[in-house]
Amino acid sequence: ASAQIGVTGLAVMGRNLARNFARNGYTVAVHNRSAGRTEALIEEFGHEGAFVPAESPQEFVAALERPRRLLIMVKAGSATDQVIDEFAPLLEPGDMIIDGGNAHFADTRRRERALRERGLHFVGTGVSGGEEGALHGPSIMPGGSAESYAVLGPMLERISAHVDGEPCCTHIGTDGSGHFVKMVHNGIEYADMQLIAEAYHLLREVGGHSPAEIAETFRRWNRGRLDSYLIEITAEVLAHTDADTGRPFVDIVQDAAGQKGTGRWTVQTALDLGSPVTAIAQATFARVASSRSELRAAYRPLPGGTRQELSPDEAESFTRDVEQALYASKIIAYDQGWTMIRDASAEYGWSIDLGAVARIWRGGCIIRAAFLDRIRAAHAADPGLVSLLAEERFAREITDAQASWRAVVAGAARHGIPAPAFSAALASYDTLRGAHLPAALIQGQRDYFGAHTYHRTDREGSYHTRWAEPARPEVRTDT
Ligand code: NBP
Repeated sequence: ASAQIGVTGLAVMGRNLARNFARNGYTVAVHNRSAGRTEALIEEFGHEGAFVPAESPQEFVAALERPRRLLIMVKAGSATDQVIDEFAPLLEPGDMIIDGGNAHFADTRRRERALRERGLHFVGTGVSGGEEGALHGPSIMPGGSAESYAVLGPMLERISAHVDGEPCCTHIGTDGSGHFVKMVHNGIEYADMQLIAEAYHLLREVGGHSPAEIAETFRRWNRGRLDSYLIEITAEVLAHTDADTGRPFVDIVQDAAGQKGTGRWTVQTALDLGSPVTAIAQATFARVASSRSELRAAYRPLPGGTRQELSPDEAESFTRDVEQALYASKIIAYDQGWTMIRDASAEYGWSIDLGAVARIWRGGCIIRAAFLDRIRAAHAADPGLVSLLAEERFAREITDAQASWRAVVAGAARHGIPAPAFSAALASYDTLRGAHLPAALIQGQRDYFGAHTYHRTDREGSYHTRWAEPARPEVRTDT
């Protein structure tokens, strides 16, 4: 046994992670259900480092140093269970199974519990950054026992992306916490992408700019506070012209957005936790709605807003407003993601370090951005930070963005351009800021039809009004 780590599942992600370990000096046992992928890896990349190819699970396990570290990179779902069932009987107490696939955190909790009973460590690990990240340094979010992190953590930190000399990998917490945090990363990614897409749409339809001009605007923004991987690639996509037709690439692509499901999981889970992640939800629903061609066809003949051409000066000032609206909405979307992580951490007893989550997302992953260092710093300055908006600088930025943000959302409505994530972010801001919400009326409605009771603003206790009686007498229900 000579390998410090083994990777089974050698499609794009597993192959690149195996190469990343080998390039960092580790001896890597490699295995795949069908041997062809193992052979191809050795043939193409065998020269990059020390690989130990294994044909059978027995050979693979025998190649691993103890405690064994076995990384599974197969299709998420039942394939992961099959692979665990195949390998677990071959392992000994203290060995580790690491699942780097996109598992649902509830599956990870179930698998961790079952393997813990057999004396094995199960480390559900979020990996972000796609195939390039896997090869050159992803953001890694391992969940599991502290004991397993002590053995495995240094290796994962070494192959992860690094920012300012710090690894984009940290021990998130126990059982499903790593996959949970990866899921929320993807939810935030959905919101970020939707906000950027709405900014583009408004600049085009209201501002009257071409995709090439908007690409320039995004390039400029990428040199400011919006500096991020997503803004950078957005500029590239917008600047691209289709080789066949010479038209802007964005005009020849069907406007129906796909998804693999992690955004949907985020929203489903947020409802269970009571986390108001409205910008993430709107971003997810916007993708769903874009693909509902039959509904879109039914709505298409109906009237929209009033289009009005902007003068060059107005268009320039509108662009500045959109930047403000995008930045303010982004703060809200990220704050929603962090709220959800905080809620889950309390629910499941994970004790997640919220600043560390920002730190490990500064590099390697899809939402990597200068902005995340600000979130890291805000949590470092105040470990009990309840919301980003409780930090002075974020609060000031949101304050400064007010007029522009509201003008953009109102302008979008007037023009009939959908801005669901911008609108949801602003509505979330106004909801949480509001001294008086119409929730009081909803309590009245609930009490009227269902005797659900209410609390008074001026007295302790639960109350019910007997709405059916003409005098509508109030009774206290908790005594
Ligand atoms: P895929 O998700 O396409 O899975 C292909 C791999 O799973 C192959 O090695 C295949 O073996 C193996 N496999 C399957 Br399918 N069923 C199996 C079974 N019953 N038993 C054993 N092996 C089985 O690969 P990927 O795109 O590299 O992704 C791997 C994991 O990483 C997934 O969970 C994915 O969600 C996650 N992830 C992907 C990305 C990304 O950007 N692609 C990013 C982050 C995380 P075979 O060769 O014998 O068919």
